[in-house]
Amino acid sequence: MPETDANPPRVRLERLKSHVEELAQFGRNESDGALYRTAFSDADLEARRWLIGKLEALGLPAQMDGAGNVKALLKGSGDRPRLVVGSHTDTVPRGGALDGSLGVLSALECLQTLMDANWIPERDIELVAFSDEEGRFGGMFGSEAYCGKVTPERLEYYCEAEEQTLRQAMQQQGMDPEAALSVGQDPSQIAGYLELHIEQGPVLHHLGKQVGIVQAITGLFKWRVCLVGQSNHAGTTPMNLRQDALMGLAEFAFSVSRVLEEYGTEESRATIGRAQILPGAANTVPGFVEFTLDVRDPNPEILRELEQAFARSLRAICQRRSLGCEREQLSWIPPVSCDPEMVALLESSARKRGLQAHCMNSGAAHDAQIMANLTRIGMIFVPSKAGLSHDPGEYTEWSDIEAGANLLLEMILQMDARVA
Ligand code: HGY
Ligand code: MN
Ligand code: MN
Repeated sequence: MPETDANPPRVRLERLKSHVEELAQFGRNESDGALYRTAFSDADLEARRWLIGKLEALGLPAQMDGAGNVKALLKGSGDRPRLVVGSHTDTVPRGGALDGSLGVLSALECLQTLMDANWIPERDIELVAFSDEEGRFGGMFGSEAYCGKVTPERLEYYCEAEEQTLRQAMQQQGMDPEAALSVGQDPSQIAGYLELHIEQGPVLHHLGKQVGIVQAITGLFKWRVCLVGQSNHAGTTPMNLRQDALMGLAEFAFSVSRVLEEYGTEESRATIGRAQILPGAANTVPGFVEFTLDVRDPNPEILRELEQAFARSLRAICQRRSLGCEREQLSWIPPVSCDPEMVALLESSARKRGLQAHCMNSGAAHDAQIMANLTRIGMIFVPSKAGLSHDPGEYTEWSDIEAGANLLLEMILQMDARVA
């Protein structure tokens, strides 16, 4: 290990910063300064090819697997199970430059720092940039494929907003979708997974802490709901004779806070993030709405209770308003706990590096919770200014980024030396 207590290796912040700024050019919209690097878009693939080029230039053989994950290996001297470090590089539409990307580029910076120090790990260290974490086609696709959990049906996932399936989007990029079915990894060959990510919430910024150590990651379910009423004339249709699908959605949206109060916890979240109203004319009673519901809680039993409570609320509203209802579950991602040993090692590593750390749960979902199917996981957070994320205003102080990346570096060294 190249470090001495007095002088541990440190990342080169300027190099990391230039990589973050370079990657942020892919999928950037000049008019709003936001990123639209959605999964399997041209910008997404261009960014992956850029990353492969960076890794190759570093002397790390890199490749894109059948699911679009970019992977590179820093070879170790021994043959103990490898350490995997990564995150994702796709963004939400109108996203920010740090969500996912910072974790991948911090991992790259750590490997580059260790190579600069001519340090050979005792085991392979693999960098992975997962594909479609954000959910253009359901979410967590790349990490699910890496864990061998993708089925042929998953390739038929249909993206409403873009009227195409995951299969079609991959084929448009010259990829063979079937190849995603065979990229699963052997859990016995992996000693652990580490991910650095922006908090995407206000806790660390509010507490004035440099880094967060994640103890548990919230679970979630996502629905796509269609309410079917009867379009009709806005002037001639009496209010008591309407089958107004939008009013059904409005009543359901109004029920959210009641359901959370009655069945949820302080950490429960429910969001109606997208809605479409048809036929969409000012003088026509809406006969059709389609909307999404995203519900989260770190407790699996509470999450189940919320699912049942929202289903009851939807059913009662549709009966009362004579609306038809189609409900599709887009995803169900269970909450997970991070590995207690890795949490403890992160805490001691943070102390060793003199960092102000705060242990906390994650309200956002992450590839790490999928990787928990394969191996033990640890996550590092860095503060999000004003808690803002999934927005071009996403920002983290560079000094906090440096602290987080150095903690990731320290953790790689510690895990390499200590875990079997
Ligand atoms: O939805 C999430 O929590 C993550 O940003 N994909
Ligand atoms: Mn993310
Ligand atoms: Mn995100």
